[in-house]
Amino acid sequence: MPAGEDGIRCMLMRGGTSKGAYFLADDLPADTAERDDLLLRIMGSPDARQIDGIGGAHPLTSKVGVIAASTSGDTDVDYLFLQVVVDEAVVTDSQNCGNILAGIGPFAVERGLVAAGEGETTVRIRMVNTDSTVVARFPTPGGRPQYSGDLAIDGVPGTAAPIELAFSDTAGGTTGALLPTGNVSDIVEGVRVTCVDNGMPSVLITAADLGVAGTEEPGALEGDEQLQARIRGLRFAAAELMGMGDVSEATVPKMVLLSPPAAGGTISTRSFLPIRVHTSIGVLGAQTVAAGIAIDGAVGNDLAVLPPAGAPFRIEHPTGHMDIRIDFVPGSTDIASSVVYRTARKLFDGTVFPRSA
Ligand code: NQM
Repeated sequence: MPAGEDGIRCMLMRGGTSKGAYFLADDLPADTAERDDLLLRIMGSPDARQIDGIGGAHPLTSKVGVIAASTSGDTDVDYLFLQVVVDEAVVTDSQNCGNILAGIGPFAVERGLVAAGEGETTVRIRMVNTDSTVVARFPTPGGRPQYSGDLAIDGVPGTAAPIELAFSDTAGGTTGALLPTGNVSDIVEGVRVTCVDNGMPSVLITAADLGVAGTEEPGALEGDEQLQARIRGLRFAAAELMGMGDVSEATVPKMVLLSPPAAGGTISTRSFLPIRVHTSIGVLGAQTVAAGIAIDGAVGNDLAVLPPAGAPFRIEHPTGHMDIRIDFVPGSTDIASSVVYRTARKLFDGTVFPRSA
């Protein structure tokens, strides 16, 4: 019998500005090919509308978190992120996701992997995709995750309980180096770019160099065929320089257009996922932009209004901004740690039935 015919235990959560299906690793097939086939049938891919599955027909709502008790003594749970491509039969672990990450701590408590603390709970999470660690802290009054609260994050209506995410060792998570090409900037297909990886391999480009303002609505950039073709060519060429090889089935590197801040922040961004344009910005994506623009001579360094020491970087995006507190190694632009606040919400808990094989 194909995997999943009797249904699979699944929790649907909003994590930050994304939405995804959260599973215990033990509830999924151990074989990767079997697991990926099952996830495609659960999410409804490949299909632009994902009409026969629970995916939301956008990269930001076609995400999966797979959680297990950690085997290492330093962390509590292992979190594997999987991007289920909407219109292709592709499931990829090539990137991390700091938004889905926001739901991992509460999910671990919900499923009994971690005991709730008194009033609040701290969960040490190993992000399997990049083998880095994050510590999540969130309210658990009465021993249960509390989702309601007062924190508003741009890109999500209303307010919810704050989830603090404290990152360390994010630099070079995927490529092995903060500056994977070894250079602060490179010329790729005639365009000056900075290739940087502080948890999300990204290619920073001055929007004006591609003939756009960089403050357009996502839909306008998605519909610009000339721009899309240019971005696609730049992505493949930059990925080679970054040592990432053929990225035709990967969702990284992300391509990020930068322009001067438009609302009093540090810098304005539009990030490509890599075709659809993010309606806000990824958590590790924003941390990677911040790490890049802090470097003298990098793309965006000249456009940015860098914050005074100790103040957060305010990364502007299509629906507002994301604040990131970065602690640099004293006297350098190497990142020691960073902190971001997100919210998450349990939407549904039950049994999901995949499309038949
Ligand atoms: O960069 C979207 C998201 C993300 C990733 C993407 C993310 C991150 O917003 O940490 O959160 O870049 O594919 O969910």
